Parts: sequence; structure tokens; C-alpha cells
Amino acid sequence: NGVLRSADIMDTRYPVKGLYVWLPYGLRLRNHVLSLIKQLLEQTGHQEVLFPLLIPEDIFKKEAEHIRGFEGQVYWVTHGGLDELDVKLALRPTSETSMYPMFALWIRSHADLPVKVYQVVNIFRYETKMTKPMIRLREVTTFKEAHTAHATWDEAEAQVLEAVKIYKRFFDKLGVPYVVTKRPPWDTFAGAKYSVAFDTLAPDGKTLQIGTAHNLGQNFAKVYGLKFETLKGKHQHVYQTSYGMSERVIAALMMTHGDDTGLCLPPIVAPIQVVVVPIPFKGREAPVDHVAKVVTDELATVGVRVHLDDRDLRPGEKFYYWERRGVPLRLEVGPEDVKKDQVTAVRRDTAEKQAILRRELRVKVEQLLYDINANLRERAWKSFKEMIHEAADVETIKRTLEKKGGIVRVPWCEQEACGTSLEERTGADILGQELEGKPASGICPICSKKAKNYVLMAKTY
Ligand code: P5A
Ligand code: ZN
Repeated sequence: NGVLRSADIMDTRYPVKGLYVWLPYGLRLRNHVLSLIKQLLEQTGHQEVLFPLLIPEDIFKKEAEHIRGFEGQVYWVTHGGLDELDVKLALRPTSETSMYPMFALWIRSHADLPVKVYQVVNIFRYETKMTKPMIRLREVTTFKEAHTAHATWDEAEAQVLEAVKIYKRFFDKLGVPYVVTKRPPWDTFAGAKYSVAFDTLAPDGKTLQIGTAHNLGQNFAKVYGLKFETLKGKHQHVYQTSYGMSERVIAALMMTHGDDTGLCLPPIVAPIQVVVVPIPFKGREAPVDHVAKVVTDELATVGVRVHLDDRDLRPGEKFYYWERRGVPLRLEVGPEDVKKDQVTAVRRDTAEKQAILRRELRVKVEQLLYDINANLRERAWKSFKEMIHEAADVETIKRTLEKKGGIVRVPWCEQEACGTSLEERTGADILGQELEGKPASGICPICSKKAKNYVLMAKTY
């Protein structure tokens, strides 16, 4: 919360629980993050759509499992002005039930498949767990949801894997480390056959789910009548997937790279990548100001997001101001720099200082921005991997998670009863089975039968 405030990301004082205000700097960060995922989706054949916020009750309530999962979380619109509505309208908690009746109108034959669309919208969920800015919201303002329809089960399975691949590339660009697991049956998305989820770690050692991809099978297709004519003239239900993420990703980004001073943003999404600070010296202000301006313009013309801080403040105050906001690179221009035809660059991630000759400015700055992205990513993965532990009995699982936090890898017999018992006896959650996990060895800590698999366990948000 302190960082949200001191870095001008959000104002958390909005008078409705679970709703928050994006501030200009925060919104710019959000938009850069969004444009990365949009680009990846577009490159893989997803088209952007925009559906309405309201869903009629009768349509919303068709898929029984979906309703069971969401009914406790839906906000209802019951009135239009003074009139009570004949049919209540749900504020979408997610858009399966808003989109799929329309898909039914669009899909006629095999030639209409696959459908691959996405939208970025707000959703409403009446969350009963403790709400938290950016992490557990009642109005999620930045819900990126993709929805697909396919002719076969295998294609839907392949689509879930494509989603995983896209999300991996996205989180790698952000330098946010993750584990990918297939969720256990009791933690599957309401209405899905199975769910795959990405989890990262918060600094307190708890995991945070930052994205999910679901294989919906034909569950929704059957209730909303999504049928297509095959090559042989038969009518069949489509197979579907959906996958989504929210501004929780931005929370993860901030928690992963931030330090005691505040934000530390990877250049790829930083609203301001380079800040130029003139360091005037009595009687020699003019050349310093001039060079600072020229340097700023030069970087701007090659597409660097650069800002000249020419406010009437002491340089030290400016340094701290931009450090708090996570600006990856600071260029100082003092009288000595002017004399030597150079600027002094200071990295936010390492605090390293170096002189850059003016004639090498563009190349060096671009190299530094690249290096900062890479360093943040490597640093984050290194500490993430150190937080993945092994444990083979209940006591060790408990002790490890209490003392060290993070994630434990546990052998498991794959019986649901042992899974729930593991959760009860350790007070931790099963994230699931790793998608690219290693083969099992050892025995299940509950029933002592031979383990079929490993599961990851953690304290979760
Ligand atoms: C997939 C997209 C769905 O809703 N329908 C369309 C599917 N999946 S989900 O797992 O329920 O949500 C996707 C991701 O959104 C984030 N999220 C939230 N973020 C902030 N506040 C919330 N209340 C909230 N609820 C879900 C999670 O990261 C989740 O993985
Ligand atoms: Zn067991």
C-alpha cells in the first residue's frame, strides 16, 4: 500500500470496499503491461472483441457448475431507475455466459472454427476473503480474458498449451518468475474439465495466482447450443477453452522487483525509462540545462521513454523521487559532464554509476535498458528457485513453510482424500502438479503408498 501511494500508482481511499483508483502514472504502467499481452495474443491469431457488462439472469444461470462456483460472488442489477427489472442483470464476474450464447449464433460449420477472441474489461466479484488493492478486488478493472472454440477435444487441449506458452513469454518479458501447475479437481474453475494456473511468490513467501487457463470441454457448448456442421454433415458440439489474468500481474511485477526504496520497474513496461536530471552549479546553469535538453530530445527521437526533470528542486530530491517511482535509468548532467562531453548514468536496479560519452549515448542507453531487463529477470528467477524446497512428510512440509515460506514439492499418491488431508494437516494449499514435472519417487506422506506424482504446496494469497 505504501508503494502504491508513494509511487503514484493508485489511490486506495475510494469509499467502496475492494474498489480503487488508478492514478496517471499507474495507468501508464498498466497500459504498457497490457500492450505486451495484447501483442502476444494478436501474434497468435486472437482477435479483440468487446462484450456488454450485463448478463440476464436466465442466461447466466444455465451452466450448473459455473453457477455453483460464482453465485456467491455476483452483483445484481435489479432496478432501472425506479422500475424493478423483469429479469435481473448480473454484472459479469467473467464472460463465459455473456459470450457463448453469441458464439452459438456465429458458429455454423467447421469452417467457422477455431474461434479465438479476447477482451480487456472490468469484472465484478463480490469477494468475501479480505480485499487487497490490485490483488483481490471486487471490481477487477483490468481483466484480460481469452475465449476459444474448437472442433475437437485435442484442439482444445492444444489451445490450453498455447495459452501456457503465451503466458510464459509474457511473464518472461516482465521478469516475473512462476510455476505452472494443473490444479487439483477441487480447485478447478467452475464449469471447466481442468485448470492450469501460474503462481508466483510474494516477498512474504506466499504464492499468488497470476493467471489461469481452463479446458472447458463441451460443458458450456451443450447448455448454450454451440454446434457446428462437420465435413461429413454431422452436427457436433464445440470444445472450448478460456484463459485470463488481471492487474494482479502488475502487483506481482511490483512485488518481484521492488526494494526498500520502492518500485523498480523493468524498462520494457516502465512509463518513464530514463530520467534526465541537470545538476546545476552556480554560474554554470546555462550549459548544463542546454545539454540536458539536447540529451532528452535525442533519446526521445529514437523512441526511448525519456523525461527531463527541470523542476526547481535539489538534485538529491529528484533522485529519490524517481527512484521511488522505479525509473530504471537516471542520467545526470553536471558541469564536469558537460566539460567532458558525457553524461553520468545511474542504474536503479544495481545503483551502478558510469560515464557515457555523448556520441555513444543512444547505443549505450539502449544497451543499459536491455541489461536492466535481463538482470531483473535473472535476479528474480534466482531468488524464486531458492524458495522451492523438497519435503516428504507432514512435519517437514509444515516446518519448511513456516520457517522459509515459498513452495514445497511433495510426493503424492494422487488420491483426492490424501490431497485434502495434506492440506488440512499442513495448513497449506496444494497448487497442483507441475506441467513439466519430474517423475515421482518416494511415498505419499498420508497413506504411505507409492507416489505417482509430485504436487507443489504453499501458503497462498
Ligand atoms: C478465464 C478467463 C476465469 O475467470 N474466465 C475468463 C476464466 N478464470 S479465473 O481464474 O477466475 O480468473 C483469471 C485470473 O484473474 C485473476 N483474478 C483476480 N484478480 C484480482 N481480483 C480478483 N478478485 C480476481 N479474481 C481473479 C487471477 O489472477 C486469476 O487467475
Ligand atoms: Zn496417499
